[in-house]
Amino acid sequence: MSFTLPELPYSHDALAPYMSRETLEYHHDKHHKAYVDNGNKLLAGSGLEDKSLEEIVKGSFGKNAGLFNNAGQHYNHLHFWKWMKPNGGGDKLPGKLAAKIDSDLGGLAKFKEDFTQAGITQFGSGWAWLTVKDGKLAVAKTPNGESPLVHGATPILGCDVWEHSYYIDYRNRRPDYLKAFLDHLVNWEYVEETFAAATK
Ligand code: MN3
Repeated sequence: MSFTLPELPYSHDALAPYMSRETLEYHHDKHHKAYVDNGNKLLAGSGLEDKSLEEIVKGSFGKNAGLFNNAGQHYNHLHFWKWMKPNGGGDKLPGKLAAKIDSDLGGLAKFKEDFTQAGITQFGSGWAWLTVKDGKLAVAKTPNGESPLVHGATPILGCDVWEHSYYIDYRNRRPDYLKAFLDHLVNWEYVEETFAAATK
C-alpha cells in the first residue's frame, strides 16, 4: 500500500472557535501531509510495502523508528479528523457505548476526568486515548506517534496533545484544549462505530 492524505471530513472553518482554520491548515495540510510523504519514502524498501497500515505500524514498532513514527502518526491522524465534528462533544452518547463507559470506566464524568488527566500528564508530545483491550474500555496515553495498536489495544478515541494541535488557539493551555475537545468536538457516532468494529 502507499499512504494518502485524506480530505478533512468538514471544511477548515467548521470546528471554529474550538479549533481554528489556521490550526487545521497547519495540522492537516502540513503536518499530516509530511507524515504521509515521509512515510511513503521510508516504506519503500522496508519489506512492509504490501501490508495494511495497521500491520505496518505494528511491524515497524521497535524495528524501524523512522517508518514507525510516520506510519503511526498517519494512522492516528486518519482517525483524529473523524473523531471530531462541528457541534460535537457533550453528554449524548450512543446507548451501547454509554453503557460500556458506565460499566468499565465508572461513568461519563469519570471518563472525561481520566481522559483529561491522561492528556495533561503526557509529558511533551503524545496522545490521550480511549481504547478497547480484551473487550474492555481503558484510558491510556502514549508519547510521540505511538499508537495503542502496539500495546495490543484498539483506539476508539484519541486526542492529539502535540503543541501543533493546540498552540495557535490555546497557547500553553492544554487543559482548556482538552475540555473544548470533549465538550464541543468529539464525534461520538464515529467513536461508537470504531467501538463496534473493535468489539465484534
Ligand atoms: Mn498532530
